[in-house]
Formats: sequence, structure tokens, C-alpha cells
Amino acid sequence: MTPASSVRPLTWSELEALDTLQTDPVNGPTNAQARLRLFGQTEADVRVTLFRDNHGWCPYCQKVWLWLEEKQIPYRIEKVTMFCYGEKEAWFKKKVPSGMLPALELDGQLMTESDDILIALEGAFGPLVVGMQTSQAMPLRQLERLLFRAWCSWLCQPVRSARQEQFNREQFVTVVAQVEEVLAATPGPYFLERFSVVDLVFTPYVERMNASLFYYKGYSMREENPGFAAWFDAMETRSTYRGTQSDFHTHVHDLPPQMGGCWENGEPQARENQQRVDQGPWLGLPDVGYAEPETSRVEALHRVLKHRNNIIRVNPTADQVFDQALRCALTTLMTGEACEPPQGSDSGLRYLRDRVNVPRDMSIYAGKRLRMALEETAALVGDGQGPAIPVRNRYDQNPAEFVTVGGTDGEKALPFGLNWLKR
Ligand SMILES: N[C@@H](CCC(=O)N[C@@H](CS)C(=O)NCC(=O)O)C(=O)O
Repeated sequence: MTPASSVRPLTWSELEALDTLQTDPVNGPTNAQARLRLFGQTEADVRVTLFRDNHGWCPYCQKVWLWLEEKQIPYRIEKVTMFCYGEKEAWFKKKVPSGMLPALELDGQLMTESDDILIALEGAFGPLVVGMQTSQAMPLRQLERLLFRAWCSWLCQPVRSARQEQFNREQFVTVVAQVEEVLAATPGPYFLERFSVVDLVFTPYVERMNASLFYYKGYSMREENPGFAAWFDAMETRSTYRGTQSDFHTHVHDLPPQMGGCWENGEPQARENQQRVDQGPWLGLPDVGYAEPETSRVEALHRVLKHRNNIIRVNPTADQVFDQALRCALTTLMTGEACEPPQGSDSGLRYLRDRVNVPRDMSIYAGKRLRMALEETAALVGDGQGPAIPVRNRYDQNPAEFVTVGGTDGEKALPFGLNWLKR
């Protein structure tokens, strides 16, 4: 094998030649980049506009987003800034003075509150297997809220004693056992006999519970509970879910400012998991169970190429140095060969590693592959880390810092970080 120091980083045009990914954000599979979804219909058929957050962090938005995707309702997407990463757009505050997301317009009529939105959508387009207000859905919706509250009590409140920590844990595990019983009572993996809106009601927070408890508490919800394991596996057979699914790294760092803090218990298992989520290896984490698609590397390349100028501009490392370092990482991503980047680029490479955001920037395996290539490349020249990821806010992710671009998917907010460090 050629030593890393003599591997030449591919040029941008050589990398472009390797980008063979074909995408159709409007009519193809569920994806976080689209601004319009048609499912083979025409723009004249669009009756719905979904206002959701730029980064795909808002759990209530994910529920509505999944519903529209499952029902294949043509819709537009307007992306709005969350308070925790930037300033709310004035045009949105005019529409929704509280600034809360999601919001939705149906035939020009504005509504908020995700459950009310789903009920209104059911009125217009029919239920997703069962209605939100039916006797089948109602008790399960209440159970989801019970689980949510037990999770918040355990994760988002500082404790004064080990006893309190243990109590909160037991309380959560007790509700999980109740949910496991419900899952075990149906013939398939879903909450009802068939996949339904009830699964969407559980999806956003169960995904966030799985990530946050693994990282902050050393508790692996997906691995320790057979009902949840089967449910996650079943959800991951759906391209709709795959398109909205996030990874552990993204969630554990997007939750603290949204939830007002996430409290770790300091247990050895939690420490080990934190190391793994932050530094890798990322393959094999229980944030995803389906096999890696063949396109994961080329997807990562495609997304970086699309935004490369901004990625370089916002990185704390000098542009010329980072340009070469990034090409080294992409060379490794695509060829498997280690490629030594310039000295001093390690912290910049890790800065980017820490700001890959799933699914905003790319899907879960592409994100893992990119993080791996960045880490492997950085490790060739040093152990410098990027600036710590903030926990009180994520202004380092403020989309207002980025130029607006057009393009076929009309993607506006550019991903991968910030530019205040360089100013
Ligand atoms: N009950 C509301 C809750 C919505 C909610 O809490 N939205 C949060 C985001 S998850 C929000 O918009 N917060 C303002 C912000 O973060 O900008 C619903 O179900 O829609």
C-alpha cells in the first residue's frame, strides 16, 4: 500500500468525475433537501405547505413530515430557523407570532400544533390507516406522552443523589416495559396490526430517546428491548423513515439546547458510548440496523461537492490548507487510500466531522462514511480537536450565515457549520 504521505489528493475535477449519484429530490425517495415534493403529480396539485425547521431537528415536524411522505401528498416545504440556532425569520413570525414549528397551510389556511395538523390532514386526505382520534389511536397517543415525560424526567433534570438517578431510570424503564407489552401484543412489529399513524406518533421521540440515553446514560433502548428492536427494524424498511432518520451524533448534540440540558450519569458505559459517538468508530452503533447502501460514499461526496465552497469558507482552518485537507479526506472516502493532509489541518477536519448533520446534509450511512474519512485523515497529522460543540445554543449552526443558492431542489440553507470563527 502506498504510504499516506505519497498519496496525491484528487483534484476537484477528479472528484467531480467520481460523483455519479443521480437524485430526484422532488419525486424520488424521502429526503431532507427537497423544497417541493410531488410524488409524480404536478405543482397544480399542491394544496399543502409544511413549515419545518432547517436542520430536521424538530420532532413534531418529523411527525407531520413522515405523514405527508407516507400518504404521498404533494407539498411544498418552507424551512424556518429554530431559536436555538439562530434568529426566527420575520416573515414567519408574522404568520406565527410564537415562532413555533411545525406550521402548515392547507388550501391557504394556516394551522399549528402537530396533532391538530394531522387531524386536519386526515379530514382532507383520509387517515393513515387509523385516525388520530379513534379508540385505537387515543390510548397509544397517551402512552407515548407518558414515555416522553419519563424520558424528560430522567434525561433533562439534574439529580442530587444516585438514588434519585436510579429512581428516574426505573420510572423510565417501567414505562418502556409497558410499551414493550403493547408491541408484543400485536402480531407484527408495529403498534397496531399494521403500520399506522400511531407508529409516526412514537417515531420522533423514540429515535431521540435511543440516541440520548445511549450517550448520556449508557442505556441502549434499541438493544435492550426486543419489541423496540423489531419496531426500529420495521421502521427502517420504509424509505420514508430512512429519509427523515437522524444519527446518534446529530441528536445528542442537537438535544441539549432544545431540551434545556441533558444530564449524563457519569457511568462507565455512558463514558464509553460518548467516546464512540464523538470519536468513532461510527459503523455498528445502534442508531441504524439496515445494511449500508452501496451509494453511501458517493452520496457523501455529492453533498460535499455541492457545498464545498462554503464548507471551506466556514472552516476555522485557512482556506488553502483546508481545501487540500478536504480533498485528502474525500480521496480516502472514495479510494480507501490514506492521504496525508497538510500539517495543522487536523482540528479543521474534526471541526467538520463534528458538524455533519444527519439527515439535513446527507443520510445516515453517508454521514458515518464522511465522519470516518475526516477522522482517518485528521489522525495522520495530529489529535487537535475542533472547538467544542456548544450546549446552550447551536449558533454554530446558524443557517443565516450562509449564502442563498438556487438549484433544482431549491435548497437554501447551506449545511456544515459556521463562519464566525474566521472573521
Ligand atoms: N405542541 C406543539 C409543540 C411544538 C414545539 O414544541 N415546537 C418546537 C420545536 S420542537 C418549537 O417550534 N420551538 C421554537 C423553536 O425552537 O424555534 C406541537 O405539537 O406542534
